[in-house]
Amino acid sequence: MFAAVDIGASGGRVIAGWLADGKINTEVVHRFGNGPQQTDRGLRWDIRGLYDEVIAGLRLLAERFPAVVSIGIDTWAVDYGLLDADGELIEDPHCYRDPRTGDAVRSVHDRIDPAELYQITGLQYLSFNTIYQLVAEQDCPEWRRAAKIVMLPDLLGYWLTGDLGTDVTNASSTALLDASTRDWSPRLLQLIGIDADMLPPIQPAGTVRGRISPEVIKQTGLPDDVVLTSIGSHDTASAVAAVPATEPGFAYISSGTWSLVGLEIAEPILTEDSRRANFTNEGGVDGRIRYLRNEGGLWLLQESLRQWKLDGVDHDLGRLLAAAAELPAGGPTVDVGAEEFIAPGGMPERIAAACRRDGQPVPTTAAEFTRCVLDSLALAYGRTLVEAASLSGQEIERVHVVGGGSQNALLCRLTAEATGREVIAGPVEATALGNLLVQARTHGAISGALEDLRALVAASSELTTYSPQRQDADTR
Ligand code: ADP
Ligand code: LRH
Repeated sequence: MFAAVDIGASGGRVIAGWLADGKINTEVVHRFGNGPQQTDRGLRWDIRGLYDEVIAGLRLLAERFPAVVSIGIDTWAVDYGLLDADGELIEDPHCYRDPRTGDAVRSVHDRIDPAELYQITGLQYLSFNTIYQLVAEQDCPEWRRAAKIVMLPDLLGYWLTGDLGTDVTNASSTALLDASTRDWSPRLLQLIGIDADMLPPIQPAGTVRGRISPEVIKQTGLPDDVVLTSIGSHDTASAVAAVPATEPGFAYISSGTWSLVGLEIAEPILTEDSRRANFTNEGGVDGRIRYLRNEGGLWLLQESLRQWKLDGVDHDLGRLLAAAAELPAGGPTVDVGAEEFIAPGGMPERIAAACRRDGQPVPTTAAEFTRCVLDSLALAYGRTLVEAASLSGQEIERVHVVGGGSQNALLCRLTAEATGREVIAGPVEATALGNLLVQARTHGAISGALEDLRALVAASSELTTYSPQRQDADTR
């Protein structure tokens, strides 16, 4: 019995998983909300609140499944907490959506040409990559007390075990990792003035990080020999590990707050064409490379829903999607990956402003805004996959959509139409499955390569296929 703690920007869950009859079975034992908090010290994550939810989830887990042997934690990437010399968290971590990195981006690019930075890291330029956040942080008084930089899954893991470590998947989102050596880049650390001992050692996914501490065992009722296992702690890496592909020639869209759209490759592509197209080479489980572009995502819809609620109208997502599906094709679209949509607040007005500025019809109803976001996402997916195929030289025959967005039938249909490829939707909880399967393999419950793990996911999941030619879906 294994437990996945999977926390995305919009919510978290603790999921139990076990193998039986060649399948992985799961049960969600705890779900909780998440979102950036506006404070007078910027946009932050309530990481202690999230830790309390993890503890609550582990308590429920211990009641329901007393035989758990291992826990794995994944969260979104790029963000970190700073620990002081006593190992205390200095303050709540910043959220990557806080627009604090403008000067830091300029400062880093004055020290190293972005083309050279890409040749080392292979990382897509995003204004919130950890390297820029750290340079922004160096101007704050708190930085003087910082002894350790700890990525968020590792911070939760540290509180559970007392052990510090990280894994290559999340480390690759920092722009401090050398894509060729898969280790921290001494040159980049020196460039931004960070001592190597501020960063934890990098462990491969599939390593035991440490024992859960006696205090946590007491708090939760977990068995006293339960361990924390290092998995693909970048949520997208765990999701990609669990894409239920049974043949080569697949692309994937990890669809949630963000859409991560791309392919799996064996070696990083560090060419200038790849940099200009802003593709990333993130580290995957088992040394694979996640060659993808981060394409904005359902954040635009989540934020619109939040705004409408603040304005007094609490829309039901299902009804809104049904109304959006009734609208004709060919409506306005926006660039979902644009900087203008990163920060929270006033999302419908920002979408309307972008349409107005581009001389397009301006959405007015909630259904029109929803349709605009989904049409825009599908358009971005189509373009990204054409570029991914061309830059990598890999043919794409079908597209797997995993994560919360795989439940959005309208978006899946539009994606099939925009990519001209069959879309296979599901599983919703791919991230937790990738997390669980790497643990199961580490502890000898299964064996094999990623392809074997993916076949197991395919055998265990109900998937829905959307054909590019047809308007309906087949469930198998
Ligand atoms: P993250 O891990 O980034 O927090 P998730 O993978 O949990 O994101 O996906 C969240 C998204 O899934 C929501 O923004 C929402 O648009 C979509 N979603 C969740 N439930 C449904 C549903 N029943 N139908 C359609 N879409 C859904
Ligand atoms: C998705 C994700 C994505 C990152 C973003 C910060 O949850 O980890 O891969 O780019 O969050």
